[in-house]
Amino acid sequence: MADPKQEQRDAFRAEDPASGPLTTDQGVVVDHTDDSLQAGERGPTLMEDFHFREKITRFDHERIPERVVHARGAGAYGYFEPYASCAEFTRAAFLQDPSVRTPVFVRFSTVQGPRGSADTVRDVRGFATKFYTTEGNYDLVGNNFPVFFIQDGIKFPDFVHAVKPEPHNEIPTGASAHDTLWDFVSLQPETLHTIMWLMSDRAIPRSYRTMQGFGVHTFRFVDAAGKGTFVKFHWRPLLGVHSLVWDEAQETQGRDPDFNRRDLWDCIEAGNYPEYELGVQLVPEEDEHSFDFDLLDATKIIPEERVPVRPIGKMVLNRNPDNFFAETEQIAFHTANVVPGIDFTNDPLLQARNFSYLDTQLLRLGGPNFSQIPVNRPVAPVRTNQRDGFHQNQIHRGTSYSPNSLGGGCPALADPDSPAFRHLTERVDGQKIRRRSPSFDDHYTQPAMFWHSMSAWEQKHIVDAFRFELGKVGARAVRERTVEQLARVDHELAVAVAQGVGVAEPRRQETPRPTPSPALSLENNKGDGSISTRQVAVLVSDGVDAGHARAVRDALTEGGAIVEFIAPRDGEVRAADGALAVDRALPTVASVLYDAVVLPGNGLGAGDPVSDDLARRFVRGAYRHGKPIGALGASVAELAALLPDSVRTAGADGAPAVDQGVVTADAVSDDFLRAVAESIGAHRHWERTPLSG
Ligand code: HDD
Repeated sequence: MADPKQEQRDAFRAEDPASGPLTTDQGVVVDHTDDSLQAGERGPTLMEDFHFREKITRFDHERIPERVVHARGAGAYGYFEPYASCAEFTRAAFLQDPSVRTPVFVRFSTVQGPRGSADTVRDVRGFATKFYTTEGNYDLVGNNFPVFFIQDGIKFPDFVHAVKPEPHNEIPTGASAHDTLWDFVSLQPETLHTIMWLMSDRAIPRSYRTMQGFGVHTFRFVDAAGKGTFVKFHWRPLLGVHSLVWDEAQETQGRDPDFNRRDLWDCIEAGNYPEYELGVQLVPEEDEHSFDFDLLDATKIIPEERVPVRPIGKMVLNRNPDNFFAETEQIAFHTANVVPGIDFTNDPLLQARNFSYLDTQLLRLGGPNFSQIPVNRPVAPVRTNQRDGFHQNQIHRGTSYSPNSLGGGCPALADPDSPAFRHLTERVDGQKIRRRSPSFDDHYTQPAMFWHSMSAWEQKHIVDAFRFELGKVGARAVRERTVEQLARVDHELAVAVAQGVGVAEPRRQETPRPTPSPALSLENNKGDGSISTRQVAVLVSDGVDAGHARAVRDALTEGGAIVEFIAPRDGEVRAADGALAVDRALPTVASVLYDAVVLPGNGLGAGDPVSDDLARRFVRGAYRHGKPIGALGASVAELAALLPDSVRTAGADGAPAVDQGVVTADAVSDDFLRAVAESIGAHRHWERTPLSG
C-alpha cells in the first residue's frame, strides 16, 4: 500500500554516496581529505584550505541543544488504521475509514537523563506519536503513565529542576533517587499518584514494545455537527505489558545502555513489528461533573471499570529511520498540533503545554521553519502567509498577506461549509484569578487506589523502590516528610518504607479506601501468553546434546521466540552428532539481556573455570529475576545445584517437572517444550524467593 510519508521522504534523500566522488558542500570534487594544505611538509596550515575550513566548521556545528526533557529517545515510522468509522464522536478524517492507513512516526523516550544516558533507568517513558493525516499533522504527545506529577504547567520548571541532577555536581544521571526530587515530592502531594507509578515496575519497561501509552489529559472529540465528547487516549501493546525488575534494570544499564533502543531497532529490522491498539474512554459533555475528581486534573485517571476503554484502531511500527539525527532527533512534537475533530479542554497542564512545545522547538531547531524538516513535514498541502526566518527552505511566490487582491485573494479562506479546523464553542465565564479549583484538592484517594489495585509482588516491588530511592536521600527530614505523606495513602505502605529507610514509623491515621481498579495491575495486562519475540538463551558447550538443543530452538522459534545459542567461545561447539553454530560468546552477553534460559544437556559443562563461572552467573541471574528456566538431561543436576532446595526438579522417572517457572526433564519431549513455552508466556515467576530491591 502506498505510503505518502515515505514517498515524500524520497524527495529529501541526500545524493547517493556511490553516485560519484567526494565533494565539498558546494559540489566541488576533491581528491584528498587526509592532509591539510600546508606551507611546506612541516609548515603551518594555510587559510586558503577551504576544504579543511569547511570540514572543521561543519563538524564544530554538528550538535544542537538536546531536549530539555525527554532527551534520550528512539523512534520509528509506521501506520495507523481505524477498526471502524468513529464519525459518531469525531469528524477527524484519519478516524473514519478502516481502509485508509495514516502514516505515523513514534518517538519513545526517557525523561530525566541526557541524550547519552542509559535506557533502563527508573523513569517515565515518553510515547509521542505524529499522525501525518490528510488534514494536517496530529500529535498525541503522551507517556507510559496515565497521570502526571503536577496539575498546572506553571509548576513544570519546578518539577523538572527537582528531578534533574542536583545543580552543584550534576549527579545522578538518569535517576530520581536523590534529594531534590524527594524534597519536592514531600512538599507537593499532588505528585503522589504519579510517584506511585514511578515506584512501580511500570517505570522500567522490558521493551518499548511492551508498554502502554496514554494521552494523559482529557481531550475532546468533536463530531461533524460540532458536538464535543470528552476523550482519554490509551495505547495498548498487543504483546502485553511487561516490565523488568529493579536489580535487573540496574545491571542492564551497564551491560547494554541501549537495551530498549536496540530492541526496537532489531525487532523492526527482523520484521517483528511492534503493534499497539488505540483505545478511547469517552465521557459525554453532560457527565463532566459526575466523577469524584475533576476531568481537567491530569493527576487522576478515569478507572477503566467505570468507563471502559473502547478499541478504535491499530498502529504498526514497520520502518526504522534512515538517519537518527535527521529524523528521531529533529522530530518536533507539539500538543497543539491537532486536526479537525480533536480539541482541547481547560486542563491547566495541557494549556501550558500548548505554549511550551512550539517555544522549545524554536530554540532547539534554530528558528521558525522546523516544520519544513522532512520528518516534520505534513503530507497535507501547506499554504500559509508565514515567510522568511532562519533555514527557510522554500521559495514562495506572490503575496504574503490576507486579504489581498494582487495575489488573486490567495490563499483563500475555507468557506463555511467546507472542512477546516473550527474551535469548539465553549462558554467560558469567570473572575481573573490565580487559584487552583477545589475540585483538584484530593491528592490521596487515587494513589491509594493504585496501591490497593496491585498484586502482592507488585506491592513488594513498590516498597523496595521507595526504600531504594529514599535510602539514597541524604536529608533525613525529606525521608521523614515523604513517609508522612505515604501515611496518608496507606499505613502499611508507609510503615514498610519507614522500616527500610530508618525513620520513625508514622502514626496510624484515616486513609482512603477506594474501590481497586484491577486494570491497573500488571497481572491483568500480561497479554495472551504468546512467546512471540521473547529472547531465549540456550547455553551450549562442547559435548552438548545437539538434538536437544535443536529441538528446543525449533519449537520455540516456531512459537515466535528469538532463540540464540550461547557458548563459552564464538564459532562452533562440538556435539556427538556434528557441530552446532554459536550465535554469541558467553563473555559478550548476560542473563539480563534475555527473557529465558534453557540448558539442553551439558549446557554448563565447558570445563574451564571462567566459562563455568559465567554460565552459573547467567543461570543464577535468570533465576533471581524471576525468568523461566528449562533444563534437560545432565543439566538438570547442574541446575538443581544452583537453585534453592525449594525448587522441585525432575527425577529419573521421565516426566517433566514444572515448578516456579523452572521446567526440567530427562529428555526432550512435547510436554517439556510446551511447559517451557508456557513458562515463557507467563513472563516472570514471582512465586520464587522474594526479590530484594
Ligand atoms: Fe512534555 C517533551 C510528554 C508535560 C514541556 N513531553 C515531551 C516529550 C513527551 C512529553 C513524550 C518528548 C517528545 C519527543 O519525543 O520529542 N509532557 C509529556 C506529558 C506531559 C508533559 C505526557 C503531561 C501530561 N511537558 C509537560 C509540561 C510542559 C512540557 C507541563 C511545559 C509546560 N515537554 C515539554 C517541552 C519538551 C517536552 C519542554 C522538551 C522537548 C520538546 O518538548 O520537544 O516542551
